[in-house]
Amino acid sequence: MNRQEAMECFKSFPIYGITAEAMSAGRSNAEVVEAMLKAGVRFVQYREKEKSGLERYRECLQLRELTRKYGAAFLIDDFVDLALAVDADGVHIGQEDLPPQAVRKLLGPDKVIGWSTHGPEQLQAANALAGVIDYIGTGPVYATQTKKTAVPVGLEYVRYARENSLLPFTAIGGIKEHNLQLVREAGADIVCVVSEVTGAEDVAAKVRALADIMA
Ligand code: TZP
Ligand code: MG
Repeated sequence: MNRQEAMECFKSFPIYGITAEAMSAGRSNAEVVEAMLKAGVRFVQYREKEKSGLERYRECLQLRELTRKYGAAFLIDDFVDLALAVDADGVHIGQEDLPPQAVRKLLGPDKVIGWSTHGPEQLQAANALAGVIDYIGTGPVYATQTKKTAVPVGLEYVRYARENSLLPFTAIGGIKEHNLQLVREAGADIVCVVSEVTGAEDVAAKVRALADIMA
C-alpha cells in the first residue's frame, strides 16, 4: 500500500496496535498481532528495543506477511533500515532519533512517518513539518511501566493536540479500558494501547471492548 492508503488505515480504526512481547503473557508477537488484526486493528507498529537486529528482522518479515494478509499498515519503531529491509509502510520515531527530514530522505516520499511529541512546543514543531511527517503521537498521557522513564503529560496535552494539531494524532501511555473514555472525551480519536492489549487474556475481545468505548 502507498503512504495515503497507510494513513487511511491509521484513521479507519480507533485502536493503534503496538507489539510488546515482554508483556504478552508468554505469547509471540505474531500470535498477539494476529488477534489484534482479527478484531479490526489496521495499523500495527513493531516496537522491540531489546532484541537483536537479526531477531527483529526475522520477526518483522513474518509480521509484514501477516499485516499484508489483513490489509493493515505495518510500521517500525526507531529502525529506518529495518523498515526498508522488510518493506514496511513507514516508521515511528521519537524526539531523540534521526530528525524527521533525515528520515524522509532515507525513506523517500511514499512511506509514513510518525513522530512522538510530549508538549505544545514539540507539537508546534510537528505542525511546521506537516508534509514531512504524517501523524504525531501525544503522550505519555498517564505513567506507564511500558516506558518507565517518560514523564506523563496528562489529558491536558491531548486537549491541546485536539485544538492545535494540523496532523492526525494518537494518544499513548497508560491508556486502559477504565480510563479510555476520559482520553476520548479529551479529544483523541485514535489511541495506542499497548500492555492493556498485549497482556489481555483474550486480545481480540479486549480490542473490541476498547473500540466499543471509542465508537
Ligand atoms: N510512548 C509513550 S508511552 C509508551 C510509548 C511507546 C508506552 C505505552 O504503553 P502502555 O502499556 O499502553 O502504557
Ligand atoms: Mg522510538
